[in-house]
Amino acid sequence: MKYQPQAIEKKWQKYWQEKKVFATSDFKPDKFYTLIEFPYPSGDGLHVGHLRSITAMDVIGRQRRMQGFNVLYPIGMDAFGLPAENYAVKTNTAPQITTKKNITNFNRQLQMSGYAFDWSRFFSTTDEDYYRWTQWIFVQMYKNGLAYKAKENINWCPSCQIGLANEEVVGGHCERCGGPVVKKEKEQWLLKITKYADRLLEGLDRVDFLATIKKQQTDWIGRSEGAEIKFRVASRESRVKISEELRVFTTRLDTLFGATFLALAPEHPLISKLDKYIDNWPELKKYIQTSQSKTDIERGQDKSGIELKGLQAINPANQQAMPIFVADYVMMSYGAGAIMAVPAHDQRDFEFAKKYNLPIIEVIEPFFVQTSGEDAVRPKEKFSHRQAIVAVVKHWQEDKYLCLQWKKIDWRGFVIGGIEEGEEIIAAAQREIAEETGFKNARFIKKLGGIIHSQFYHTIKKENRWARFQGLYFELKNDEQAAVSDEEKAIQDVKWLKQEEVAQFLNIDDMRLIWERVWQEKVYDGAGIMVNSGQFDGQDSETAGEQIIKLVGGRKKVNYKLHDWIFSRQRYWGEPIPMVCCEQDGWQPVAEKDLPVILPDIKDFQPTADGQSPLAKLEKWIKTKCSKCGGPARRETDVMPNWAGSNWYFIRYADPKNNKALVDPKKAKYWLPVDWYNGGMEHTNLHLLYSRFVYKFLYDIGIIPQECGDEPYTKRTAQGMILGAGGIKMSKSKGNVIQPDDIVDKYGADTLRVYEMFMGPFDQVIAWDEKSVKGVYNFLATIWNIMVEEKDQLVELDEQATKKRTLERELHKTIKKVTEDIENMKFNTAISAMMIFVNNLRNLRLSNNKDMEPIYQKFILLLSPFAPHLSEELWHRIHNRNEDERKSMAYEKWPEYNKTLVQAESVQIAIQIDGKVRDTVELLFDAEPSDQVKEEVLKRAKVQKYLAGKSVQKFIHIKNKIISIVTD
Ligand code: ANZ
Repeated sequence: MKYQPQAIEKKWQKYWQEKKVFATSDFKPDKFYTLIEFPYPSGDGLHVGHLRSITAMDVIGRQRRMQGFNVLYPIGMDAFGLPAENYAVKTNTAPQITTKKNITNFNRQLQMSGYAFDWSRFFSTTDEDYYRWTQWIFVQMYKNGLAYKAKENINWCPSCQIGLANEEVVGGHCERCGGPVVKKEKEQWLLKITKYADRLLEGLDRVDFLATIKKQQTDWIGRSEGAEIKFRVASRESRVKISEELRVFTTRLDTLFGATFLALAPEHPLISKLDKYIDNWPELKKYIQTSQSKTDIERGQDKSGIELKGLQAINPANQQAMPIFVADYVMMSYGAGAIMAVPAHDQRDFEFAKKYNLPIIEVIEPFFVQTSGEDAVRPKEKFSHRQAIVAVVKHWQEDKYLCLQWKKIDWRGFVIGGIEEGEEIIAAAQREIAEETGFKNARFIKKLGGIIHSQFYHTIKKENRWARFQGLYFELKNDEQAAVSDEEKAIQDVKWLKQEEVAQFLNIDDMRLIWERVWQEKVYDGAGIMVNSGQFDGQDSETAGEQIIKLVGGRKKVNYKLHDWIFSRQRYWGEPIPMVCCEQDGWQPVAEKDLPVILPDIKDFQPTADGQSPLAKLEKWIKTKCSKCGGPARRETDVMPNWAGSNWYFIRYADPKNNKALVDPKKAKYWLPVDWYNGGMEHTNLHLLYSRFVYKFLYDIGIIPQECGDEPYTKRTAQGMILGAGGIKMSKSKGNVIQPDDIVDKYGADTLRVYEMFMGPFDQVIAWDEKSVKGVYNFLATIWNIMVEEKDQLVELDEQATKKRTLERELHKTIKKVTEDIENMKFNTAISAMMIFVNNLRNLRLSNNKDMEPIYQKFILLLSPFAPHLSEELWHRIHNRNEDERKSMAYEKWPEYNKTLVQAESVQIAIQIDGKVRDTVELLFDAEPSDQVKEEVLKRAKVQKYLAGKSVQKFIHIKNKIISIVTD
């Protein structure tokens, strides 16, 4: 019988389903909760890309189950959201209908792929029993002061007619339709996620997330510590008195003396407040209007701005007046909506100052300290101070640069040297160029920024140095060169390097900075030594910054990039926000006993022209009673965003049928937190942040028991995306989407699963390749052939014992590899190890099935998480069970490897002759004493030498340990 996956697979799927093999019961010891992002049931069905994560967690879950854990692998559908609604608008089919149809199709596809889901816990976020609790969470947030309504300048997508969260705007465009996003003021419900910002950051220290994911979370929260200071605003005419102050947020108060103008966001309220003092009001108004029609990304691209003519600001540090600009690279939503601009140390301010010809004052000089190597600063020793130059010298003809490599220490840089008493700086550099390289005619081109401080230990002069370097750029006029002294030659090698080689060559930070300055005018934004800053000159900038805060009465402040979460959508297909507005009592939450507020069926899915939800047309539904006073009230017609259902679904899986509570605390305590969550990198900002926030809130109000801790996921990993053939992103429009259905029809689900895991390193983007799919099919068919078809074709082979040993060693090596690789998500190498083993099986087959079966069994156990159908079938056959005795192997024990067997293929063992070790020999691990071994050993030259003239009395071979020869 040939390998026929379709027949086997259907049979086992039916069996798993009927016997509820993967239904997980609560409270058994050693729980393990594996989770994937539950799918959005689109009309297109699942494609093979979706299955990468699902298969990986299925493999991990199946392995953990066999290792004795009580594994929960739940599945559900995240079914509210725009695509179904947009489809409804287009075709006038209710989202309820399309969603139901899509869910049926998704479930069929998941079933046919053989996943070990606990289907008994299935739900969709659109189920009334589920969204009742989604609404309940909102009510609790409201009661705890975390939900509020406010007028917000929101991101508005005119084409979807929907307000978007910042997160849903990608490069100024709508994440969904790709159209441009504009600003629009709207009343919105918001959730105060910002209150949890610090806890969302701090919690990252306690979880095992990929480093890239932690970074994304951290960047998104965007905590920055700085200070707020006030600048007095004054009229340019001394007789006009203005008593306004302008607050700015800065992370670099140490640069205050370098502020040469202030810049306000176009939306800043002070502008219209001071309109009568502004001389160029009409022009200014026009600028503001233009910038408001720009997207956030477009804003600031050209560093445009306009001065508030007639006004000026006074620097609180030195009382100097400076101009005030409106510039649209300043955002109203961040910090104070206004900045002090320091062009010498902030790149955006620098570009702006260049464009509008504003002063640039350097106030911090870069400072480098050598901390390792022979030239590391020696603590406690005094510094000698030097003025010095670094000269970058270009070749007279080619695009090459003079570089020096020191011989005694690992220092690679440019021409460098001290300026002597009374020497002019350019002359000093030309002298150093000549001394160190012999080149005579270096023409000065430009200075490379300001002074750079560098502390190091001078290994020749044997003292700590504090050099103040000036970088200078020269070009050689010609190749005229004098001889270089032997003394100089002993210090360094001179090299001409191409432009692209130089950066690689340099190994010192100050040299790298100088090299950068040859190519671009880049500001220095690090810490350093204060200059042009009055009484603070010469201090290190970090300490000075602290003192300047005190001097100018600044207030330390922490700012976050994270904003409160806009939680209203003016659409239909979402959870109604359970709030009513009463004439007497204002906004009130719907009474908990009246939840859920059921989403009414409607016929007209079009949003209203003024951007309200289609629900706003249902006057009868809207009219209700106030939950507080019973008087007339109107329902909120906005619905929740698509994140609402997915931010707590994993909690509900612990207790999906509970109609008295969101979750039974005992079950929550048992199952939570999730042990291992895998998903796409596209959800590592928002969904992850939102769900962590909601979980922390539920923890705070006691829904999540203390014992669970306040982080929902212990471990979070991510897979790479699967592309279509040739590396092109799969999309319907390109016609390159691969449906799992086609693969399963043609090759079976096991091939699909194994290929998904084999196609490449799990965390990397990879293209689908039909040829390798066939290869995987052949691999599975070979296993079938060996264990089923050719079962009785075993031939009598010689060297049974050796072969058996080798085969066993190979098996145990494979067990080790597969066990560890699954744990590290190196599924592809686990599979290649199994492929190698199957080759060995072919070549080293033994003469009777009794000997082979234990080996087969262990191998099938290893294979089963990847190819569960084939494995169940082979297991069943090996155990000679008839159909009625069928029993899933999913709970069989995961094989353990024998450490000694795996350790070495061969061992070195000592050869003793008459009690003294005279030689060593390498033997196959576990090689039994035999005539062959004896013969080999006695033939060895060294052994022969010591045996010369003697005769062997005893030859003792202790396996893997020693050979002892006794002579007469
Ligand atoms: C002066 C300064 C000097 C700044 C310097 C930086 C470097 P992070 O770290 O991202 O928090 N800033 C403040 N509010 C802003 C706004 N509403 N729109 C645009 N830019 C704003 O950035 C903080 C820095 O971003 C602040 O520190 C401010 O520029 C700018 F050498 O102040 B800084």
